[in-house]
This record gives sequence, C-alpha cells and structure tokens, in this order.
Amino acid sequence: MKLYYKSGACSLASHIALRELNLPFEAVAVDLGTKKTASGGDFLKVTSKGQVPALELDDGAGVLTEGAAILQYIADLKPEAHLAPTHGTLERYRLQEWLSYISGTLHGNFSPLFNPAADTAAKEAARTILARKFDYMVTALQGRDYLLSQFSVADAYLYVVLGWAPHVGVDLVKWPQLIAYRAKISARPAVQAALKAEGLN
Ligand SMILES: N[C@@H](CCC(=O)N[C@@H](CS)C(=O)NCC(=O)O)C(=O)O
Repeated sequence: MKLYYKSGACSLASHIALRELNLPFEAVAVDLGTKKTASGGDFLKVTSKGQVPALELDDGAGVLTEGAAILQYIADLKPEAHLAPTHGTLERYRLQEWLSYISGTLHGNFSPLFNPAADTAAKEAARTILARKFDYMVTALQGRDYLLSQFSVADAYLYVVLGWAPHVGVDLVKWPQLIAYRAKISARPAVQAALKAEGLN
C-alpha cells in the first residue's frame, strides 16, 4: 500500500493507524499547493480530488480516498487489534458516528482557518464554533479514556484535528481535558513513530 500524505495534515491519522498495526506501506509526501508528489509525480493522477489522505491499495485494487473510509479499511486489515469494532455491531456505528463528526464538524470548521482566502470575520466565526465543539468534546470524553471503549481509529483522527488548534489561534489551554487526552494518545509508540516519520518531533 502507498499512503499519500502531507506532514501534520488529516492524513496523519491514517499514518498512525498503519503504524499501530505494523502494516507494510510506503509513505509518499504530497505538496498540496502544486499537487506534486515528492518525486515530482502528478498527485491529481492518483486522485483527481487532489486531497490527502489517499491510499493506493495493493494488487491494482485502486485508490481509496476519504479519511473515514481509509481509517476503517486499515483497521479491518487486522480486526484482532480492535482499532475498529466488529462490523454490524452498535459500536461500529458509534465509530462511524465519531468519524463523521470529526470529519464534518471538527475538521470542517478548521477549514476556513487554513484558507488564506477566508476573511477575518469568517476565521473568527470558525474559532467561535470550534470553541463550542471543544466544550462538547470535553463532555463526550468525561470519565472515559477514549471515544469508544478502547483506542480506535477515531481517536487517531481526533488527536490529529485537535493538534491543529494552537496553529490557528485556538489555545487548547481552555480545555485541559483535551490536552490530557492528546497527551495520552501522543505517548503511543505508533503515534511517536508517525510524528517522527513526518518530521514533527
Ligand atoms: N473529505 C476529505 C477531506 C480531506 C482534506 O481536507 N484534506 C486536506 C488536508 S487535511 C487537503 O488535502 N487539502 C488540500 C486541498 O483540499 O486541496 C477527507 O475526510 O479525507
């Protein structure tokens, strides 16, 4: 498999999942501005969406896009590791519920903050919305270590998205519970390995 990624972007969650499971893969860095891969290849030929993560599957099975799908695909390669609950169970729907929320609501509200074309008012509005969502996340995580009954790919995704906050003027110090949650996930060897591979620690 080949994981197309940009350092620190949402693709880091898929990268963490691959390392959690010790799966063989090649990591290919992408310049999202030029849509070129590190070796000068045309990323738009890999996926015309031009977005990371993109996972090129083995045996010519094609390219999978969308973090929520990729994370579940990776988790299901080693079900015994329980990075995703078993298909058909309520817990599996809980995982999908979280992946949708993290992608659509959390990640989605970061987008204006990364968009140089967004004006100050749009950015301030996004910060206000994110603050409310972070309050919700504190409630959701109250009394639990992880989003589900154990570490899952949803935690890898939430870890990555929360990590963007200080880079866009949202100080997580107002949410010490989220800082503690991130610290716990950060301590995982696979997370450290993925950060190192992406030049982030
Ligand atoms: N819906 C996609 C969104 C992926 C996404 O927003 N990727 C960002 C990096 S975090 C990206 O590639 N941005 C470049 C672009 O949109 O051109 C998913 O959930 O995977």
